[in-house]
Amino acid sequence: MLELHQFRHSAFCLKVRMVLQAKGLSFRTVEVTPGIGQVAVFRLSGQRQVPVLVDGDVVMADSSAIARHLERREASPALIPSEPKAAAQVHLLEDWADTTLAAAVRAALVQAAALDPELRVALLPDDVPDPVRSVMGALPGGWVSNVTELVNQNERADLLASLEQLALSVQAKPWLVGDSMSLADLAVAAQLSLICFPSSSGAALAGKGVPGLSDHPKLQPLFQWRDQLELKLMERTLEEV
Ligand SMILES: N[C@@H](CCC(=O)N[C@@H](CS)C(=O)NCC(=O)O)C(=O)O
Repeated sequence: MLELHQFRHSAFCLKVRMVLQAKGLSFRTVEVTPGIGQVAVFRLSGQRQVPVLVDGDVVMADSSAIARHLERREASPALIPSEPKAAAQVHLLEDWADTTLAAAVRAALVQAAALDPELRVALLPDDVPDPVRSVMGALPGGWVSNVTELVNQNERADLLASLEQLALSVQAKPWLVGDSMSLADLAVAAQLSLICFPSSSGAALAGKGVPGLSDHPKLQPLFQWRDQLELKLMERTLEEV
């Protein structure tokens, strides 16, 4: 059985779960505790980040490398088009989602969590004891310095502009590249989970997100597209059972 070592709320881990679901592969997840649990991740994979996939003798880190491994292992449905131009577009969009988009949504979420004690607590791993949870919730908000906020203002405007473009794109056509689901859709959708949590994030987070983005009227079609994508993936998982 495939084994995914993960942080539950990591967008990169969600991306790998989406690839596994799209391909109808069954897997089990191993929840890693940030910090202490990463010692075991290092022993297993030679580096400390998640996601890490264990597929028999193969141990692999990095969501993009894992996605390509799974594409070779299970060719159908193809998530990387065979046509070179479409394949290049998927590759570039995936890379943009994993770098520029990932950095911008992480910054937006950190800022939102700094101002919202409930969100801070909801993001903690499930096995954090209650006393620690209450301390995290009680930390004073607004510790983000003015400088960070200024940088974030520009970054936020760029992020919003990109998300608005994506919203228009998915309204015109359901897939970002070509006529079927690709790794580009999954990589983008996974990062969106940090600014508007999907139902798969669990009850504590569902419906929450980064104020100003998760409730932005122009972005609603994009979050609806993401929710539809999750539903489609869930249907594929159920078909396999
Ligand atoms: N490029 C990597 C990024 C993975 C990554 O950033 N993982 C984060 C969790 S979202 C992590 O393990 N952070 C803990 C650390 O760096 O110690 C991928 O695509 O998988």
